[in-house]
Order: sequence, then C-alpha cells, then structure tokens
Amino acid sequence: MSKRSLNIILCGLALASAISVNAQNPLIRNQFTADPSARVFGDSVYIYPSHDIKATPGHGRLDWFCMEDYHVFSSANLTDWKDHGVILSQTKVPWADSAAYSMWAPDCIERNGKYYFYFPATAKANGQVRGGFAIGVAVSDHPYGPFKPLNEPIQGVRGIDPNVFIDKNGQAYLYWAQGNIYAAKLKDNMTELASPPQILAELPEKGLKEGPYLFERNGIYYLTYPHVANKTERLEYAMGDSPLGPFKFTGVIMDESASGCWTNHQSIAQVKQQWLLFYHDKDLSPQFDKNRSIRADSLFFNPDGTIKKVVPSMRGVGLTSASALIQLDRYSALGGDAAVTFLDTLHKFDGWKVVLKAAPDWVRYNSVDFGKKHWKTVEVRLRTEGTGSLIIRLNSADGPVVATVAMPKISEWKTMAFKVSLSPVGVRNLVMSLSGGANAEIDWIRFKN
Ligand code: FUB
Repeated sequence: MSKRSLNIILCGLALASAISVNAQNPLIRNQFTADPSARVFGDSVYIYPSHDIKATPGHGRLDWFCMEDYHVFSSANLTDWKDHGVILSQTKVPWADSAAYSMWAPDCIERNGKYYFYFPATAKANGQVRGGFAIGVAVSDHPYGPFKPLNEPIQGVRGIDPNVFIDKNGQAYLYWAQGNIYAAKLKDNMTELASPPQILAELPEKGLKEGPYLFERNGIYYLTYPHVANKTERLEYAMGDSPLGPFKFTGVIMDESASGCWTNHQSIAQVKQQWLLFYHDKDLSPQFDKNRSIRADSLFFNPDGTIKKVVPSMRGVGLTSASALIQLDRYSALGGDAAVTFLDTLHKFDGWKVVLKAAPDWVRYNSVDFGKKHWKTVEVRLRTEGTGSLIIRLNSADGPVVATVAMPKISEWKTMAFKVSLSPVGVRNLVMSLSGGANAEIDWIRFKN
C-alpha cells in the first residue's frame, strides 16, 4: 500500500478512534498543527495544539488562520504519537460563534483529578456589539477528553493564547495575550479570576507579543513568549521570582525561523529529566505559513539558570527503534551537497526523502535504539540514477561499517534488503554516505533480525 493511501486511511481513522502518528520533526504529519502546549500527565506527554486547516470559500478566511476544533496527541516515548481525535469543536461551545474558525492556541492543566482545557474563540456577537476573542474552559475527567465546555467564557478576560500555571502553594494563575501579556490569579474552581487582570509591563514594548507560557525551575519563574523584535516572531523569555513578576527580559530561546514562518509559539516541559521546547514551523506547507506543524527539540540551561538558545532540528527528540522506519530525511546533520526534498510536492503529507548525489555527500541520524538483538539485514527504500554504493556507518563518515549497499540503477522506488556486517548494540548514531556518483534518493531504512 502506498504511503499516501495509508495516510488517507489514517486521517479517516483519526476521526473515529485513537491512532498512531509520526515521530521526529514535525511531530504530527496527518494534519496541520500549531501552538503546542505540552503537559506531562502520568507516564505520557500530552500535546494540546491548535489545528490549522485549509480555509475553503464560506469556511474561514482564505488567507488567514482557519481553526474549527482541537485534537490532543499523546506519547509515552516521544517517538510514537497517538491522535486521540477531536476533543472540542466550535459548534459545541455555547458562547462561541460557531462559524468563526478562530479556535486559536489552547492550554490544559490538571487539578484534583480534573483536566481543565483553556481555549480562545470568537464570542457570539451581542446585538450590535462584535464578539471579539474570549477565553473559555472545558472540563474532563481524562487528559484526552471528552471535554465539556462551560456555558460562558471566563468573565473579565478578553484576548487569546491562554496559559495556566499552578504554583507550589496551590495558587493558580491565568496568562493571556491581547497586545500586551496579561496575568491574573484564578480561583480554586479554575474557571473564575481571583484578582484583577494586570499587564506584565516589564517586557519589550515595541513589536507584537503573544503566546505566554510560564514555568518554574529551581525557584525561578520563566515567562516565555513569542515577540516580533524584527520582522517575524522569535521566542524570548524573562525571569522573575514570583508568578506575577516583576520579570526581567533575559534573552532569546529561539531565533526567527529561517523558513520565514511568521508565527512561532512555545511550551516548555521537563520529560524524564530532559527539558524540551515545543514550538512550530511550516514544514508541511512551505508556501503558506497559516498551515503549521509542531516540533520539539531539547532545551538546556546554563548554571545561572539562563536558557541556552535552541537551534531547531529535523531529528527532534526521542529514540527511534532500529526496526522502525528510520526516516533519514529527519536528519541530525547533512554533509557535502546532501539535500532533503518532498517525496511528492503535490502530496506533502507523504513526507520527505534525502538525496545523496555523489561522494562525499552524507547524512547523519542520531539516537537509533538497537537494543541487544542481533540484526541480520537492513532494508532500504530507494531509487537511483546511476550505480554506486551506500555505506551505513556508526558515528561518522569514517566510522565502523554496519552495511554496504551496492545499488543497481533503480528508476522506480524499491525496497531492497542488504546484509548487515556489524550488528550494533544499544543507542547509536548512524551515518549514511555515498561511494560513487549514483545520485541516490533514500526514503527510509529499517533493520531486521
Ligand atoms: O494560531 C493562531 C495564533 O498564531 C496563535 O494564537 C498565536 O500565538 C500565533 O501562533
């Protein structure tokens, strides 16, 4: 079955039940996703993103964000993500305009066994008064829903991009954006303000700020937010010693995207000791940056608590099992003139391929988990324009050889199996390089035992 047919079936299944989706960056490849809010609940990471869709005449603005519902995704290993399907849609929210397609960046938090899902949406117009953005809450007994929306949005709040933080003493705070970043205490019921909204005024004044996300580490409160300091959004942060500040602008977490994606939007979570940055770019829609895709990369702190800048990667996070499809196009590094392009520019959800034209082109893919098994063969899905050899090595382009793949000329995509000469053990980095000028295109490789 072609990957396209499989994807169509998977998209259909997503509506009906939980399914497995992809790994690496972007994390989700059966639909567009943006504004990821990642939370650790139990043994799994749950991501609550916005769901970008393509607007059609009469359904959203053609050149703008178009969002009618939310999905939630979960993973126990950061590699295999499960799409739990739609958890809330604009037609199910009593106070929201059911034809506004404006369900922007959400958040979710757990308190006393209940899961509170916060989302912005355009409120129904009242008489002559236009609705504008309000922030609602939907509640569930489970992180994956079903979520029941309250009848009214949170009173006293107008704006977008809600974020909730619960401090060690149990006090909850709501943050949101409306030009400035606002914050207020929440009552214990998590659905009403317990203090008047205040502007967090210590942040840069010039340029749009939105998407607040607050977290605490070692007694430092980090207020993170996207900001247009130049032409497009970059991720910045400010540090403070209380959830309401005062905060001091500290630095940049991630620079503006090289792709030109105008927005970015972050959350930061500690998953099994490792801090991760969740963000988005426009991987699956290079020409239209309102159809975005979520990503994750590791984040590190300096000894003084400041954040080291995160350089976006395709490889992302998590281990890839040696027996899974190892998508080399989600690389850790490329060398020579190696390049990555879509498999089919008309069907971008099919994914990418890596192109090695001639020696010394190479591609490195980190963190493949070989475990303790003995691996006999490696399958390679490829096509070539000439003959030559692909060499799979450990660590680097001159590391120990795992397999040598002698390629005949194959003009159609074909999966071929080759003998493994050195069976790796544990978690290893792989490098594939080319010998000769075969102009090889590789979709994926996978080990068999
Ligand atoms: O996704 C719509 C809007 O784009 C979000 O609410 C902003 O944070 C920006 O990412």
